[in-house]
Order: sequence, then structure tokens, then C-alpha cells
Amino acid sequence: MKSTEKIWVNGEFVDWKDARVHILSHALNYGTGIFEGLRVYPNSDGKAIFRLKDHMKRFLEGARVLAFDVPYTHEELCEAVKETVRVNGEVDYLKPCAFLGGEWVGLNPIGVPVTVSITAIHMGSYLGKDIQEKGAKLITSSWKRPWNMAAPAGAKVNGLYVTSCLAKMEAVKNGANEALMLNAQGNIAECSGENIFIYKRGKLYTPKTTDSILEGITRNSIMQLAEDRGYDMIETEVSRLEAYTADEVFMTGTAAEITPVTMIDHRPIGEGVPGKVTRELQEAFHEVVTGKDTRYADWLDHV
Ligand code: PPE
Repeated sequence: MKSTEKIWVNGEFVDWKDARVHILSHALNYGTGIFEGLRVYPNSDGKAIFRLKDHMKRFLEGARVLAFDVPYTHEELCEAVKETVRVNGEVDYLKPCAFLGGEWVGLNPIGVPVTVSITAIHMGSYLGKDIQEKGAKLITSSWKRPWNMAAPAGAKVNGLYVTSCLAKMEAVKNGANEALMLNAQGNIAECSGENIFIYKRGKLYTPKTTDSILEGITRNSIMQLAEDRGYDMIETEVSRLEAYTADEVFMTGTAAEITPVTMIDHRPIGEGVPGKVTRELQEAFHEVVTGKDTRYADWLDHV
């Protein structure tokens, strides 16, 4: 990965190469951390971060789930994210993390110090420009989404991403671009790092928040945009069969933005090309994040 200038660590900027942790840090051994991902977009008057306040709210909620003592307020964290963009110049993605550091062996996390960091990177297109334009191929993973009986499935906990990594690897090794993950009931939850939507018989559907998904901020934005455009938008259980027979399927995520899905388990979706509604929402989203659609100006924080 191409380095950027400075990383914000516990309130101070350090050089990229100096942002290090000890080999025995708790998070490295036990996955005890939470993280966020945010995008920065060029706007007519500079740069704007998309839904900064919501992302940092979810960050603090995740920290609360892991009972971390984060010594920064929501406001301070939002300001730190903005400052990280300012000092690094041309970046498009931010990754705030809070994790247990220390130099220690033993599971008990009580008393292990929390490190908070914010890294800014050049991400470009997450799944590839071609895939974002022409559509992704998905394969249903043999790995299920962690569910509420086993883990705080709705929080962006580092350790939970092992399952996503396994699912992604399985998909790629099977010639697909992304993994579709089911929940304990066998319904669709989401992808390894994206939420999922289907469009069928004139209505939009997405798995509900209790179906072992991360409650995505892009998901929430698309639901709002779809409703504002007059679509029926329904949060419910979505089965694999319903996805196979949908007219359109697409994924949403900060990194992946809006990505059409044109194939699931070797079955073409609809006509096998990105659909009209997907395109409409993809374009609408682009207008919003770049500040051209001023109705959603509240979602942008200028830096
Ligand atoms: N589900 C999962 C499991 C997930 O990780 C993400 C974000 C989403 C849904 C979409 O959430 P939101 O970004 O709030 O719309 N995944 C991050 C993954 C990036 C990474 O590889 O790291 C992201 O999109 O930033």
C-alpha cells in the first residue's frame, strides 16, 4: 500500500513509518478492536467527508460494545478525522481504529490500554472500476455471518472480520469477486464488506438489521434516496431464492459505494447486466457525495 504522510495516534500526528504496535498487543492476538471506514469526496468548494458524524457515532457505539474507554468525545474525533485529511492532502478513504494495545498475554481485556488511531489512504475503487461499472459476480460462502448468539454481529469488531476474510478468499479462489454470506436462518445477511439490496417486482428489499448485518451507513443513505424517489423500500428477510430470481441486485458500502451484482452462484441476475434502478441509485449517490444534489448537504462535512 502506498503510504501517506501522517497517522493520527492518540491525539498526535506521527509519521506513517512510526505508527507501530508491540507484537503482543492485545488486539493483534485476540482481535479486540473496532474500526470505521469513511470516504472523502471532491466537492466544488474543496473536499467533503460523507456522513462523518454518523460514522463516528457508530465508532463510539462499537467502542461501547467492547467496553473500551475512549478518551475522546464525538466532536473531538470528528475534528481529528478532518485534521487527518487536511495534513495528508490527496486522500479518499479514512480508517479510524480503537484497539487494545499493551504488551501482555492473557484474554482478560480489563485494564489493557486503548489506542485510537486515524489513517488516511488513497483507496481508489475498492472492488475495481470495471466491476463497479459492469457488475460483480458473487458466490454464496460456506462461511456464515457471525450472529448475535456468538458475537456482536452489528459492530465493526476487528476479530469478526476473520469470517469475512475467509469468505472473501473462498469467493475469489472460486473465480468470483465477492462473497454472499448467509445468517443462522439461512437467509441472506450481507457480503464480506458490503450490504445487499434486491429489486424485484417493482420493490426494493434489503435484509433487516437483526439478520446479522452491519447496519451500513451507505445502506441507510440508499434507503433514504430510494424512498425520496418514490420507491417502496422494505427491510425484511431476503432468501437466496429471492436474490437468484431478482430483477436487479446491488451492494452498498463506503469502500464499494454502489456496485451492481450481475451474477450469483453462476446464475445471471435479470439480464445479466447492471439494471436501471441500480444505475439510477448509483448516479443519485454520486450526485449526493459530490455535493451536486444540495438536498442532502447535511450528509457532508467540509474539510
Ligand atoms: N457490511 C460489512 C461487513 C462491512 O464491513 C461494511 C463496510 C458494510 C457492510 C457497509 O457499511 P458502510 O460502509 O457503513 O456502508 N466495510 C468497509 C470495508 C473496508 C475494508 O476492507 O476495510 C467499508 O466499506 O469501508
